[in-house]
Amino acid sequence: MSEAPWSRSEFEARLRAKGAGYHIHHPFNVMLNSGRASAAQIRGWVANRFYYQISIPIKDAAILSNCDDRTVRREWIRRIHDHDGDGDDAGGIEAWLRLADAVGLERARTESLEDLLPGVRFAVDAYVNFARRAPWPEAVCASLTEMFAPQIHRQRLAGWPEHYPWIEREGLRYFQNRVSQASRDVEFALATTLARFTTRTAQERALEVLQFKLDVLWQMNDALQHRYGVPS
Ligand code: AHQ
Repeated sequence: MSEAPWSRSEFEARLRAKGAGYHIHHPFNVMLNSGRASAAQIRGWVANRFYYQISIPIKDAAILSNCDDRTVRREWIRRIHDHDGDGDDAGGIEAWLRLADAVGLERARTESLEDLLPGVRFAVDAYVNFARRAPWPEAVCASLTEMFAPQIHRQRLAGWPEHYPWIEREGLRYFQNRVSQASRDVEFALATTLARFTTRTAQERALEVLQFKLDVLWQMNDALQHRYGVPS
Protein backbone atom coordinates (compact mmCIF):
# COMPACT_ATOMS: atom_id res chain seq x y z
CA MET A 1 0.00 0.00 0.00
CA SER A 2 1.77 3.23 -1.12
CA GLU A 3 1.90 6.06 1.39
CA ALA A 4 -0.54 8.96 1.26
CA PRO A 5 0.53 11.88 -0.96
CA TRP A 6 1.96 14.99 0.68
CA SER A 7 -0.31 18.02 0.80
CA ARG A 8 0.49 20.66 -1.86
CA SER A 9 2.17 22.86 0.73
CA GLU A 10 4.25 19.97 2.08
CA PHE A 11 5.20 18.92 -1.47
CA GLU A 12 6.20 22.51 -2.35
CA ALA A 13 8.21 22.80 0.88
CA ARG A 14 10.13 19.63 0.01
CA LEU A 15 10.85 20.94 -3.51
CA ARG A 16 12.09 24.24 -2.09
CA ALA A 17 14.21 22.47 0.53
CA LYS A 18 16.27 21.11 -2.37
CA GLY A 19 17.68 24.63 -2.68
CA ALA A 20 20.31 23.57 -0.17
CA GLY A 21 22.04 21.84 -3.12
CA TYR A 22 21.72 24.75 -5.57
CA HIS A 23 24.88 25.83 -7.37
CA ILE A 24 24.82 29.19 -5.57
CA HIS A 25 26.62 27.18 -2.85
CA HIS A 26 29.27 25.69 -5.15
CA PRO A 27 32.82 26.89 -4.37
CA PHE A 28 33.29 28.12 -7.96
CA ASN A 29 30.14 30.20 -7.81
CA VAL A 30 30.97 31.46 -4.29
CA MET A 31 34.34 32.57 -5.66
CA LEU A 32 32.65 34.32 -8.61
CA ASN A 33 30.07 36.15 -6.53
CA SER A 34 32.39 37.06 -3.64
CA GLY A 35 34.74 38.95 -5.94
CA ARG A 36 37.64 36.50 -5.83
CA ALA A 37 37.56 35.37 -9.47
CA SER A 38 40.28 36.30 -11.92
CA ALA A 39 39.43 37.60 -15.39
CA ALA A 40 40.43 34.20 -16.81
CA GLN A 41 38.06 32.38 -14.45
CA ILE A 42 35.21 34.75 -15.32
CA ARG A 43 35.88 34.38 -19.05
CA GLY A 44 35.98 30.59 -18.66
CA TRP A 45 32.64 30.66 -16.83
CA VAL A 46 30.98 32.93 -19.42
CA ALA A 47 32.32 30.89 -22.36
CA ASN A 48 31.11 27.60 -20.85
CA ARG A 49 27.75 28.89 -19.64
CA PHE A 50 27.13 30.05 -23.24
CA TYR A 51 26.65 26.39 -24.16
CA TYR A 52 24.00 26.09 -21.44
CA GLN A 53 22.24 29.24 -22.69
CA ILE A 54 22.08 28.11 -26.34
CA SER A 55 20.88 24.66 -25.19
CA ILE A 56 17.94 25.96 -23.13
CA PRO A 57 15.68 26.80 -26.12
CA ILE A 58 16.49 23.40 -27.66
CA LYS A 59 15.51 21.82 -24.32
CA ASP A 60 12.30 23.85 -24.23
CA ALA A 61 11.48 22.92 -27.84
CA ALA A 62 11.86 19.26 -26.83
CA ILE A 63 9.32 19.81 -24.05
CA LEU A 64 6.92 21.46 -26.51
CA SER A 65 7.32 18.57 -28.96
CA ASN A 66 6.35 16.08 -26.21
CA CYS A 67 3.53 18.16 -24.74
CA ASP A 68 -0.08 17.36 -25.72
CA ASP A 69 -1.57 20.18 -23.64
CA ARG A 70 -2.23 23.36 -25.64
CA THR A 71 -2.53 25.50 -22.49
CA VAL A 72 0.94 24.40 -21.40
CA ARG A 73 2.42 24.89 -24.89
CA ARG A 74 1.01 28.45 -25.12
CA GLU A 75 2.84 29.29 -21.89
CA TRP A 76 6.02 27.31 -22.49
CA ILE A 77 6.75 28.73 -25.97
CA ARG A 78 7.48 32.11 -24.32
CA ARG A 79 10.67 30.61 -22.95
CA ILE A 80 12.01 30.07 -26.47
CA HIS A 81 11.32 33.70 -27.33
CA ASP A 82 13.03 34.77 -24.07
CA HIS A 83 16.27 33.18 -25.27
CA ASP A 84 16.12 33.37 -29.07
CA GLY A 85 14.49 36.79 -29.12
CA ASP A 86 11.18 37.90 -30.56
CA GLY A 87 10.47 40.97 -32.71
CA ASP A 88 12.62 43.85 -31.46
CA ASP A 89 13.81 41.89 -28.43
CA ALA A 90 17.18 40.37 -29.34
CA GLY A 91 16.75 37.76 -26.57
CA GLY A 92 18.86 36.18 -23.84
CA ILE A 93 21.44 34.47 -26.05
CA GLU A 94 22.28 37.84 -27.60
CA ALA A 95 22.44 39.34 -24.09
CA TRP A 96 24.84 36.56 -23.06
CA LEU A 97 27.08 37.42 -26.03
CA ARG A 98 26.95 41.00 -24.78
CA LEU A 99 28.16 39.70 -21.39
CA ALA A 100 30.93 37.78 -23.18
CA ASP A 101 31.97 40.96 -24.97
CA ALA A 102 31.92 42.86 -21.65
CA VAL A 103 34.29 40.35 -20.01
CA GLY A 104 36.69 40.48 -22.94
CA LEU A 105 35.67 37.39 -24.93
CA GLU A 106 35.61 37.76 -28.70
CA ARG A 107 32.09 36.99 -30.02
CA ALA A 108 33.49 34.53 -32.58
CA ARG A 109 35.48 32.69 -29.89
CA THR A 110 32.41 32.39 -27.64
CA GLU A 111 30.23 31.11 -30.49
CA SER A 112 32.96 28.68 -31.63
CA LEU A 113 32.64 26.81 -28.29
CA GLU A 114 36.41 26.26 -28.39
CA ASP A 115 36.60 26.83 -24.60
CA LEU A 116 33.73 24.40 -23.86
CA LEU A 117 34.82 21.80 -21.30
CA PRO A 118 33.81 18.14 -21.76
CA GLY A 119 32.25 18.05 -18.28
CA VAL A 120 30.08 21.08 -19.08
CA ARG A 121 29.05 19.70 -22.46
CA PHE A 122 28.12 16.32 -21.00
CA ALA A 123 26.10 17.87 -18.14
CA VAL A 124 24.19 20.20 -20.46
CA ASP A 125 23.60 17.46 -23.04
CA ALA A 126 22.29 15.20 -20.25
CA TYR A 127 19.71 17.89 -19.45
CA VAL A 128 18.65 18.34 -23.08
CA ASN A 129 18.44 14.58 -23.68
CA PHE A 130 16.44 14.16 -20.44
CA ALA A 131 13.92 16.72 -21.76
CA ARG A 132 13.73 14.85 -25.08
CA ARG A 133 12.99 11.47 -23.47
CA ALA A 134 11.20 12.20 -20.18
CA PRO A 135 7.43 12.70 -19.87
CA TRP A 136 6.97 16.45 -20.41
CA PRO A 137 5.78 17.09 -16.78
CA GLU A 138 9.12 15.73 -15.54
CA ALA A 139 11.02 18.14 -17.81
CA VAL A 140 8.80 20.98 -16.54
CA CYS A 141 9.67 19.90 -12.98
CA ALA A 142 13.40 19.89 -13.83
CA SER A 143 13.23 23.61 -14.66
CA LEU A 144 12.29 24.33 -11.02
CA THR A 145 15.93 24.92 -10.08
CA GLU A 146 14.89 28.41 -11.16
CA MET A 147 13.01 28.70 -7.86
CA PHE A 148 16.47 29.59 -6.54
CA ALA A 149 17.71 31.59 -9.55
CA PRO A 150 16.47 35.12 -8.73
CA GLN A 151 18.76 35.08 -5.67
CA ILE A 152 21.84 34.16 -7.73
CA HIS A 153 21.09 36.79 -10.36
CA ARG A 154 20.52 39.46 -7.69
CA GLN A 155 23.82 38.44 -6.05
CA ARG A 156 25.64 39.07 -9.34
CA LEU A 157 23.87 42.38 -9.96
CA ALA A 158 24.66 43.55 -6.43
CA GLY A 159 28.27 42.38 -6.27
CA TRP A 160 29.87 42.30 -9.71
CA PRO A 161 29.94 46.07 -10.37
CA GLU A 162 31.91 46.55 -7.14
CA HIS A 163 34.02 43.36 -7.41
CA TYR A 164 34.69 43.59 -11.14
CA PRO A 165 34.52 47.29 -12.15
CA TRP A 166 36.32 46.38 -15.39
CA ILE A 167 33.18 44.58 -16.63
CA GLU A 168 30.98 47.06 -18.49
CA ARG A 169 27.60 47.33 -16.67
CA GLU A 170 25.66 46.77 -19.91
CA GLY A 171 27.06 43.24 -19.89
CA LEU A 172 25.02 42.43 -16.76
CA ARG A 173 21.68 43.05 -18.46
CA TYR A 174 21.16 39.30 -18.92
CA PHE A 175 21.02 38.83 -15.14
CA GLN A 176 18.63 41.76 -14.78
CA ASN A 177 16.27 40.28 -17.37
CA ARG A 178 16.34 36.82 -15.74
CA VAL A 179 15.19 38.06 -12.32
CA SER A 180 11.67 38.75 -13.63
CA GLN A 181 11.68 36.01 -16.30
CA ALA A 182 12.74 33.33 -13.78
CA SER A 183 10.02 34.40 -11.34
CA ARG A 184 7.41 34.22 -14.10
CA ASP A 185 8.73 30.84 -15.31
CA VAL A 186 8.68 29.35 -11.82
CA GLU A 187 5.12 30.46 -11.11
CA PHE A 188 3.85 28.36 -14.03
CA ALA A 189 6.26 25.42 -13.68
CA LEU A 190 5.58 25.09 -9.94
CA ALA A 191 1.79 25.22 -10.36
CA THR A 192 2.04 22.61 -13.13
CA THR A 193 4.28 20.35 -11.02
CA LEU A 194 2.08 20.60 -7.92
CA ALA A 195 -1.00 19.83 -10.06
CA ARG A 196 0.47 16.98 -12.08
CA PHE A 197 2.47 15.02 -9.46
CA THR A 198 -0.39 13.90 -7.20
CA THR A 199 0.54 10.45 -5.81
CA ARG A 200 3.28 9.94 -3.24
CA THR A 201 5.28 7.92 -5.76
CA ALA A 202 4.96 10.71 -8.35
CA GLN A 203 5.93 13.34 -5.76
CA GLU A 204 9.03 11.33 -4.78
CA ARG A 205 9.88 11.13 -8.51
CA ALA A 206 9.56 14.91 -8.81
CA LEU A 207 12.16 15.31 -6.06
CA GLU A 208 14.47 12.89 -7.90
CA VAL A 209 14.06 14.88 -11.13
CA LEU A 210 14.82 18.16 -9.38
CA GLN A 211 17.92 16.57 -7.81
CA PHE A 212 19.05 15.45 -11.29
CA LYS A 213 18.87 19.06 -12.55
CA LEU A 214 20.66 20.34 -9.43
CA ASP A 215 23.39 17.78 -10.23
CA VAL A 216 23.60 19.11 -13.81
CA LEU A 217 24.27 22.63 -12.54
CA TRP A 218 26.65 21.41 -9.82
CA GLN A 219 28.64 19.29 -12.32
CA MET A 220 29.08 22.29 -14.62
CA ASN A 221 30.73 24.13 -11.72
CA ASP A 222 32.84 21.05 -10.83
CA ALA A 223 34.21 21.01 -14.40
CA LEU A 224 34.95 24.73 -14.23
CA GLN A 225 36.64 24.38 -10.85
CA HIS A 226 38.75 21.48 -12.13
CA ARG A 227 39.89 23.51 -15.16
CA TYR A 228 40.19 27.01 -13.65
CA GLY A 229 40.62 26.29 -9.92
CA VAL A 230 39.39 28.26 -6.94
CA PRO A 231 41.58 30.17 -4.47
CA SER A 232 42.29 28.02 -1.38
O1 AHQ B 1 19.75 31.77 -17.47
C1 AHQ B 1 19.09 30.67 -17.01
C2 AHQ B 1 18.00 30.16 -17.68
O2 AHQ B 1 17.57 30.76 -18.80
C3 AHQ B 1 17.39 29.01 -17.20
C4 AHQ B 1 16.23 28.27 -17.76
C5 AHQ B 1 15.89 27.31 -16.64
C6 AHQ B 1 15.56 25.93 -17.14
O3 AHQ B 1 14.70 25.82 -18.03
O4 AHQ B 1 16.14 24.95 -16.60
N1 AHQ B 1 17.06 27.32 -15.78
C7 AHQ B 1 17.83 28.40 -16.05
C8 AHQ B 1 18.93 28.90 -15.34
C9 AHQ B 1 19.56 30.07 -15.84
N2 AHQ B 1 20.63 30.65 -15.23
C10 AHQ B 1 21.31 29.92 -14.18
C11 AHQ B 1 22.31 30.83 -13.48
O5 AHQ B 1 22.85 30.44 -12.44
O6 AHQ B 1 22.56 31.90 -14.04
C12 AHQ B 1 20.31 29.27 -13.28
C13 AHQ B 1 19.54 28.24 -14.12
C14 AHQ B 1 18.63 27.43 -13.26
O7 AHQ B 1 18.52 27.73 -12.05
O8 AHQ B 1 18.12 26.39 -13.72
